[in-house]
Parts: sequence; structure tokens; C-alpha cells
Amino acid sequence: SSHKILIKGGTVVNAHHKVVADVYIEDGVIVSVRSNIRVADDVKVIDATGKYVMPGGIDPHTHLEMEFMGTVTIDDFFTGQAAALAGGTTMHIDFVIPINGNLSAGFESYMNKAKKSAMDYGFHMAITKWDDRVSKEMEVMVNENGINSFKFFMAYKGSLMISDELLLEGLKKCKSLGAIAMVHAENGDAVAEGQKRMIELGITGPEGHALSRPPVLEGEATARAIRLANFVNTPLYVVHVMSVDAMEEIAKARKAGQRVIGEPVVSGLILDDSWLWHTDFTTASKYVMSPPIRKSGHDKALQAALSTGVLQLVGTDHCTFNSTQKAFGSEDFRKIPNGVNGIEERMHLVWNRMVESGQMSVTDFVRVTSTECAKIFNIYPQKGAILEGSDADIIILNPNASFKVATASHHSRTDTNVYEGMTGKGKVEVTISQGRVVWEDGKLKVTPGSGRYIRMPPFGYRFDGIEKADAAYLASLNAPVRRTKATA
Ligand code: DUC
Ligand code: ZN
Ligand code: ZN
Ligand code: ZN
Repeated sequence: SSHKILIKGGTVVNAHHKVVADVYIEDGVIVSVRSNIRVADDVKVIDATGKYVMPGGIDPHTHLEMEFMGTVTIDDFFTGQAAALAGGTTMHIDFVIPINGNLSAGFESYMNKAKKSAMDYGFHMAITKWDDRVSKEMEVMVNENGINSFKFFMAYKGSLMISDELLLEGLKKCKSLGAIAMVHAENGDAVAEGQKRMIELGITGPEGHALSRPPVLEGEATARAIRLANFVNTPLYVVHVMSVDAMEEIAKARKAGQRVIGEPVVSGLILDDSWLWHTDFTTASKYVMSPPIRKSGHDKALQAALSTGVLQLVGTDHCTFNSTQKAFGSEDFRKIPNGVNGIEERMHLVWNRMVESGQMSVTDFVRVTSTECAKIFNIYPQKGAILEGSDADIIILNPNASFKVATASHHSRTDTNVYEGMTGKGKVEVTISQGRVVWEDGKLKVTPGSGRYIRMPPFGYRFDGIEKADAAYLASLNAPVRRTKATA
């Protein structure tokens, strides 16, 4: 049968414009957006009067079923996505982790894990070592496998961390492929030193996590990555911006015209580090993620940066471990698996903190939760918009209804929630994924295997304007030079 839905009378919101209109969907695609659409009797009609009809959220940063710190994140591609859909997120981009440095093997493994998907998804690829094979495989990822972004870890010494030399190689390669370079920006050598210091001081609890890797280390690595990207002249995407220190480096670079994208995550926008000092280990350990959640003040500064456009889009770094897994580090904070939840809470918490509080417009909400991500990863307007021809990934948000976060009712598989008890106004009442109602009246109707892999194309031969900038750079080197080889 064909799936036909008419959403009537809501305020349709795109990042650029909002208007009261009807939205008609057929077989997974938005067919029409205009007023007074009339349909036959067999069409499902949803009344959205007084509510917002918006593009489904796109979470640019998740880790489902990831092997990490001796265990595996507890949400897989089905449970994590079920949680996402219940919270109004209809697509996410997860990070493929290569297997022993083998990108293709990592990709295959993630495509396999994602077979149980219930919504659309895409992939970034982490680069954890460097050799000629990795470099060649990056070409395959971009040209054949639909990946246009690569993440480099400046932290996690001894496992994922790469040196500046390799980061430079990676930046050059990304540039040549028209792919986006992403960084986890913390100084991994200094983090290792900070951890040693804490253990020597006898600080073994979760608070040692925050104390061992202060904001200055995030600021330093962010500045270094930005400068290296400037030197190579390629765009840079800084994931999970958690501190004022990192945010200010991004602000400075953007002001100077450099293409730097900053992604705050919900935990950094909403929480502060006070929980890490909680005497109960189970409570404190659930807040351990990297970079750490910062002191009160950083959260508000990141909100301000998001509302003024210094930071562009909101992710979650959804990376869940249950309390049994977190307890691996009960004697030593270095063994607490890093990660917090958020894929289900992101839309509600951003709406409540930014829009309901008056810090952000409804159109900007759509931009930071959906449209900007689709544009950055080159899948707009298939995703991130309510336009004729766009995918029918749509939410209906009632600004007068309330949400409440509770482990007892959340859809993630984990047994804790870092946003436990939070309430506010603005509730996602309906989620439509691929043209089907999957969340309505507080009930999920999701089907494993129905999600699709969304390929993300590279940015043409080169990023807009880069060739010109390279030419200008070369022209600026107009000093006499000696060459050992003739150049063409
Ligand atoms: N940080 C986390 O908290 N978890 C996953 C990886 C990361 O960088
Ligand atoms: Zn059908
Ligand atoms: Zn990271
Ligand atoms: Zn992450």
C-alpha cells in the first residue's frame, strides 16, 4: 500500500523560513507544502494546529555498538535509534572505528551492525593510524562508500591518538578528497600526565577525571588543530566543544575568516561537573565523558555561542554504558568507560534551554538540530528541510506540552540517565521517519531493518574557494627561491 499522510494546519519551520501550511507526504517523500491541501478519504490526517512541524533532528555525533575501553556501548543500532525516534531525531551519523587500522574492515563491520537500523543513518570514519594503505583506503571510503568526513583523535594516548605529523597527513588527504577533517581536541600527552598526577595524589574517584584533563588542554589542542588546518588550508570540524577555552579559539578563527565548524554537545550545554564529586560512585561515574563536562559557567557560555552562531550545530556524543560497565572504574577513574546518553533527549533539551528560554528562534532551532548538519555533510535538501522532494523525516512539536526525562520511561537500553528528572516545555508528540508515523501518543512503532544508509558525497573536486586561496598563498611567497628541480 502507499503511505499517505497529511499534516494539517501546523507552523511549518525550515531554517530559513516559517509559515502556517499543510504538508502532504506520499511513500516517504514530501510531495507538497502549501495551504489547504485537499486529499482523499484513505489518507491519514494529523491535525497540527498550534504546533510546529519541523525537519526531524539529525544527530551528527553518536557511538552505537562501539567497542571502547574494554567493552561495547550498550545501545546498538536498534535501541539507540528507537530512543532517537522517541525524542524526535530521525537520522544520526555514527563513527566507524577501523579494525586494527583497516578502514574497509571497519566499514563492513559497521554496515553489518547497522542492519538492524530503524531509521536513516550515515557514517564518519575515525583515523587511528597512518600508512599508505590508510591513505589509499580513504579514497575508497569517499569515492565508493559514501563517507565524506574523517575524525582524528588528539587524545587517547596509546590507542586512538595520532601525532601532529599524522594529523597533517590526514588534513592534506581530506583536502585532496573534498572531505571534512574532524578532531577530538584534547592534548593526549598532557592528559596522560594529568592522570598520573591524580593517581600520585591518591585521587582515584570520578572527580579525578575532570581534574586530570582541564579546559586548558582542550583549548591547546583546539588551537593547534585550527592552526594546522589553516596551514594546510582545509576546513576543520571540532567535535564536542566542551569549554570556553576551545570555543574562543573557534570564535577567533571564524572571525579571521577560517572555515572552522564547532559542535557543542547537549551534555556540555546543559550540565556542569558538580555531579562528578557526588559521593555515590554510580551517580558520579555516569557523568564521565571526554572531554569532561566542565564547571558551571562553561555551559552558559556555550549556549551563548550557539545562539550567536559562533558554534553551528548540536550533537550528543551518545555513548552509553550501564552502571555495571561504569563500575569497571570503581577503583580507578581511568577505567570508567567514557560516555553519556543524549540521543533521545537532545531535541527536548535544546528546545527547552534555547527556544523556550528566549535565547533562540524557532528557525534557528531547526538550523542547529537538523539543517546545518545536512548542509555540512552534503545531504541537504534531501535531509534537514521540509520542502517538496525532501525525505519525509518530520516531527510535530507541541510548545505547550511538557517533557520529563526518566530512566524508567526512556528508550535507551542503559540503566541510568544523566538528565534524570529534567522537565520543561516543548514536547515531540509525533515523529515521522521515511514517511511513516513511528512515534505517536507516547508509543513507538519501529521496525528493525527499515533504516537506510545515507551516502554523503564529497565536496566536488575541492572546497569552494580553496584553489584561489592556495594561489594567493603561493603568490604571497614572492621571494626569490632556489629550486633543485624544474617545475612545470
Ligand atoms: N568521548 C567519550 O566520552 N566517549 C566516546 C569517545 C569520546 O571521545
Ligand atoms: Zn506503501
Ligand atoms: Zn571524541
Ligand atoms: Zn564521540
